[in-house]
Amino acid sequence: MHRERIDPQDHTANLLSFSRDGFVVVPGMFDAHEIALVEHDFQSASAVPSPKLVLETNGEIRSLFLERGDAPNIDVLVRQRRLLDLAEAMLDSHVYAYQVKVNSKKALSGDQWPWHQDYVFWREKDGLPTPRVLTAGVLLHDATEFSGPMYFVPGSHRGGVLQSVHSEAPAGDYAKDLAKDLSYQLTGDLLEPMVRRLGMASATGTAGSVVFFDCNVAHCSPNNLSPFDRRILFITYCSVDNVPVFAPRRRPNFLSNRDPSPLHPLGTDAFTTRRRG
Ligand code: 6CS
Ligand code: FE
Repeated sequence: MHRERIDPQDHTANLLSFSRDGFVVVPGMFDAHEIALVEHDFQSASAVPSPKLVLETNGEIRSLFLERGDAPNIDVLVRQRRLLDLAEAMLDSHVYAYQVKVNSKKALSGDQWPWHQDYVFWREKDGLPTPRVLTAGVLLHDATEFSGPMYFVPGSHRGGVLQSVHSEAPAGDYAKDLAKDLSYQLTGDLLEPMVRRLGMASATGTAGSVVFFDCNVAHCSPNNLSPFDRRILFITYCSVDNVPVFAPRRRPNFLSNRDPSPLHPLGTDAFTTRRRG
């Protein structure tokens, strides 16, 4: 069976950018057929009311969280060797899927994500012990400067968790971890000097490109005022050495996967043997 092997050495420049900036966009990792299969899974899975479906205030879909088995083609994509090779090189270990979601910004109305870091949510709410965790965002549509791309502060990941936080929500309450009025937002008095020093960058790219970002890099994304949808499939890969051991307030499995088994790589052929849906 054909197994393309992506040698991380071919990605030296990408690994260096990720280490330096805390993010990197790798163009053209997936083709239109593969993206269409993922989009089909999204349409099917989001048609079912569920606590995994987070809505905007206008009723449009903001996020759809997925557990293994919810979306067969996405399960295959999560295990693609071309992603695992990079995630394992970046985290220097085998990895498991900590969280899988599709964030959607509907044309003309998709809402923003304020400035934040991701790791603080997983540490404070799930007890994830170390920041050996990253996210790969697979662009399901072109992310242009007009359609609500991700913005980053390059290099901000080197400061660790940037502001002292107090865990505010009672156990089981995670709505503000996923909404526009987000918990643990980075404040202006922290961002102003940091952006003056490090600048800002946007992660634009065509559908099928992948933006990898560190769990501590400061990021946000603006509204989508373009007439085109903007969806991104976010896969949070976590080192198998990094597992919550005890957290009184750990959230449901779709937010904090209880199964830290290492992901075994699949090749491109795994898609072709999968029928839609
Ligand atoms: O709380 C969480 O797990 C989610 N919240 C944000 C703002 N980003 C990381 C993650 O998807
Ligand atoms: Fe985030």
